[in-house]
Amino acid sequence: MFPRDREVLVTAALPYVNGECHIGHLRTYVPADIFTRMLRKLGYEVLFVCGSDTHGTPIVFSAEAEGVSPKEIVERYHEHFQRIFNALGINFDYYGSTDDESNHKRTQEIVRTLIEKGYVYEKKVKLAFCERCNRFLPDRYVEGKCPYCGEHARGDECDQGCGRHLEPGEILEPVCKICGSEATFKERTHYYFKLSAFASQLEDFLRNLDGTPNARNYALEWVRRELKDWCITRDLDWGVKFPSREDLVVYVWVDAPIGYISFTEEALKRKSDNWEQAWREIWKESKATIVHFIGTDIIYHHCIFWPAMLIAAEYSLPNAVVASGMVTINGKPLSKSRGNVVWVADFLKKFHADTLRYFLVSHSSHTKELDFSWDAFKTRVNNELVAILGNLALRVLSFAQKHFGAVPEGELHEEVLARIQTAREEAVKAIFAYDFKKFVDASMKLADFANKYFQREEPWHLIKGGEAERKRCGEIVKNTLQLLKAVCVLLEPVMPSKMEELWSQLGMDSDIHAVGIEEMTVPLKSGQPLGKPKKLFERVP
Ligand code: B3M
Ligand code: ZN
Repeated sequence: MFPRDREVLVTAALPYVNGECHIGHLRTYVPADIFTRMLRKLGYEVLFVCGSDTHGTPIVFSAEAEGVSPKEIVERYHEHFQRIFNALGINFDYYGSTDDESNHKRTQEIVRTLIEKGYVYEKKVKLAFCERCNRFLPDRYVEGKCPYCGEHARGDECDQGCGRHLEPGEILEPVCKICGSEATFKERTHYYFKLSAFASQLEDFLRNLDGTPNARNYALEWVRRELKDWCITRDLDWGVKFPSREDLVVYVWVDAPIGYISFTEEALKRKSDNWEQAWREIWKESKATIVHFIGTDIIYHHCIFWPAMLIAAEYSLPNAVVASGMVTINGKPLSKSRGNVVWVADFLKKFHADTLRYFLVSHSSHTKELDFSWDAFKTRVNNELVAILGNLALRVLSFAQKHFGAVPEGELHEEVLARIQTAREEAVKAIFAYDFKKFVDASMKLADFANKYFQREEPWHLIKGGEAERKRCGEIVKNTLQLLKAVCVLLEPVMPSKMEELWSQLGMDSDIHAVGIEEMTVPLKSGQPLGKPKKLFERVP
């Protein structure tokens, strides 16, 4: 049963900081933030970390294309991502960089351990080499044909075909990405990690792995088929140096996930003097539950490479891997080069961040593909946020304000409390199943019920009646306000800033971000003054 421990470490995949944030990125970060907020509401102690992925050919290639240094690119977009995350209310406890000193150190320590334990060996390989550019072509510097499925592929990944990770030297008919000429093969010595030695341990690990089934199932299939040893060095200057080899850096997929470990360290250093003990408990003694949020395209890296490295270096293993489906735009793959992309910064100039957070989790189940279109966005906002939630809030708050000026007297009804209880149970169950759509659906169903309840009881007739009817009217209003309060608590993880507004319209003076889930059924105080009712959401034209 998840989460096993009271202490939980949540990580979100590290964005490559070689360009601006688009909505495709957000499908990892928004659900991870919702998950963290909800676990905190349930009383867990959560540490939430992320950071910029600053190494590897994605960065070096972009830097070369712009004619600037990798450092310049990395600094520019590191800032950018931090700004966007803040604007979206994605609140990491720590947002680091894989180029930080602590990550260089941690990576070298782990790689040295792998070497000492005999899991790393030297091997001669024939690598793609461009005679014209006079250089080796690692990873994204080369394209060609996938040796497994024959589709067009990148040097390190069959990104348009079977999705396999490709080892250096595997790609067929290589072409240099810089000058376009046909590449040749040239021999070079590199370092390999004995991944194949971990097959049975990985299988055990995967069988017990929590998270979304897609991650576990894909990875199990790969492990059962065949594991090739993994080349962990590259011919690049930019990156974490391979121990005692100034001319080689480690493959970016070595130092990137190690960021999870070094960012935890940095996060804890800022929290307490006793950070070392806390860090050991998480990463060395398996005393906290570790949950990774990623996209489906990097399951191999998180469910095969990463745990094998952790087993070999004797670190704690993750307990759950949560993999989101890919984002498409107007039914087509998101593509920066083809212009089929929605930039988050542009989006935020026009619409509230919370509407995007809501759309991303309500529009499709977490593991399925999510198709963004302006029409779909408009429908979700207008038919759900405006018509159901916004309407409910404005209607009941204005009525209450006009006729009572405060929360009226009255008992909470069994029917209402039972509905709140059901919504709470459904939402908690959904969050533990990483089903973010079910989570928002349960919350919106409660809002929908509140609208119908208010409508059914017709308080606008009761208010015109005698004393008993007016009393009954107050009771209905109080119960509807209670439903609204419960919805507000449940939706805070999804729309933190809008729910903060609603919380103060309800006249609450506590911090909505800090209240526990039990607040849903804590009765509103009769006589509590209400805030000024104000439209929560604008219609999308
Ligand atoms: N930087 C981004 C990606 O491939 C990559 C993730 C690293 S997570 C350790 O989607
Ligand atoms: Zn392929």
